[in-house]
Amino acid sequence: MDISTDDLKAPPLMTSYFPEVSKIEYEGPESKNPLAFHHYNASEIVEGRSMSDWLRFSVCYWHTFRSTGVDPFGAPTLVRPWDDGTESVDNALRRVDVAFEFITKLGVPFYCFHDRDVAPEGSTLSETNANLDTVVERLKEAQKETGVKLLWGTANLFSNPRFAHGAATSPNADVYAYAAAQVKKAIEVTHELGGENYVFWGGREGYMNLYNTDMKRELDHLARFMHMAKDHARSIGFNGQFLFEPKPKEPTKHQYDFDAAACLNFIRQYGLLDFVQLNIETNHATLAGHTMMHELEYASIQGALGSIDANTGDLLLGWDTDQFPTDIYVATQVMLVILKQNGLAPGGTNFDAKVRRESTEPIDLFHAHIGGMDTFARGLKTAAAIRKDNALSDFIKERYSSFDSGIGGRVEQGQTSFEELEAYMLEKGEADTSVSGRQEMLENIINRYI
Ligand code: XUL
Ligand code: CO
Repeated sequence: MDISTDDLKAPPLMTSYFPEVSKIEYEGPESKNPLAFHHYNASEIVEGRSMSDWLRFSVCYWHTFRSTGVDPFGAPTLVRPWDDGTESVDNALRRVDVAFEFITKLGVPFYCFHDRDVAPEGSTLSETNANLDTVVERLKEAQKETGVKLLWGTANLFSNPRFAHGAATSPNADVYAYAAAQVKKAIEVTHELGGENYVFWGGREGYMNLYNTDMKRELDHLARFMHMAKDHARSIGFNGQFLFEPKPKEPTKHQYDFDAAACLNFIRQYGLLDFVQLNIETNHATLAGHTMMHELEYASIQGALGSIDANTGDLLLGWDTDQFPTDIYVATQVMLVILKQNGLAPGGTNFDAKVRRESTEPIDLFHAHIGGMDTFARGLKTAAAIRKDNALSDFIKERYSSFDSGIGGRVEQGQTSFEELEAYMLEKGEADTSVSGRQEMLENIINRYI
């Protein structure tokens, strides 16, 4: 049968891509319906704010609408009936309809994308930009029709072979210029779509071997790149937040954005702290040898926690498996930090997660997101209950109370010196260290709330 190109143009192949699914509703913990929320109740008020305002969920375009199930050992497995297998603009336009049907049925307020997730590359940069413009028009219409908003945009500076040696840290100035042009455009379309944030994830910003690498020049170039991105953003009226996303390894051996501490050091060193916050991802935290709670707390106490990528790794696998979050303990720990800093806005909770290669049917995308949203809703409710009873905070306050007054108070107020501390201890003779940290009791208390 001949297929004319007209047949491939939008309007879409089907009117509904998930005909068996209607809007996912909250049915409460007793419901046995797998296509319902059991804990996420968007309008329910927790600590004075609705669940949807606290959580600000986002669906990511790359995993949810572009994953194929391909892995290093095998071909694509995922069944996606709307995808005609081409890298055409028509296919990309149809995918927008799929995405917005999915996101609205799920009732998620935001989405995120990389430029290359939504539109295919052409044979030149201008052709690529034109493809992007065409799809962005459609995204804009879909946002208007549905009320779904863009949490953040970003640029894919890692898939194309030109970025094999990095993008903003490439040793090649042409590649650097290409990356700059790409980010310029990505910021412009993020602005056009009303995006609230723009993300820098390092991609291949790192190195494999110092024998061929000038680390100092690469870091200087990366910082210059981020300053130029901000200057351009502000010049076109984009006042959104910039987010830097730590990740310790994959794809390079040494990523410059290793963890929250390394990112914050970089941001401070190069005068970027005024406009860059961190986007912390669970699986990246664990790859760095940290818990998610550690990374969040570290960023938050420095006023630098901007947004999160919610997912999980696998305890038995050492790579970035990007699974959907199901661990209620971790979600509780995450929400304890987020509640303490009074929310993430203008950031949010983006599911940077993909269904397993064996979860082949479109409906699995719903099960995955419902599970992630319910997990975070439970984390939110549990964290709020812990906070209401001051179950941890009273203990912590008491534990540090020797700094509230006396010699400790003088330390905190900068009123003392080594001489005075020595005189104090010489007189006292020994420190009182008998007080327990009560870790096991506190773990039991947390279990009571879970
Ligand atoms: C890669 C990753 C990215 C960023 C956006 O591990 O997390 O998808 O979130 O570039
Ligand atoms: Co991420």
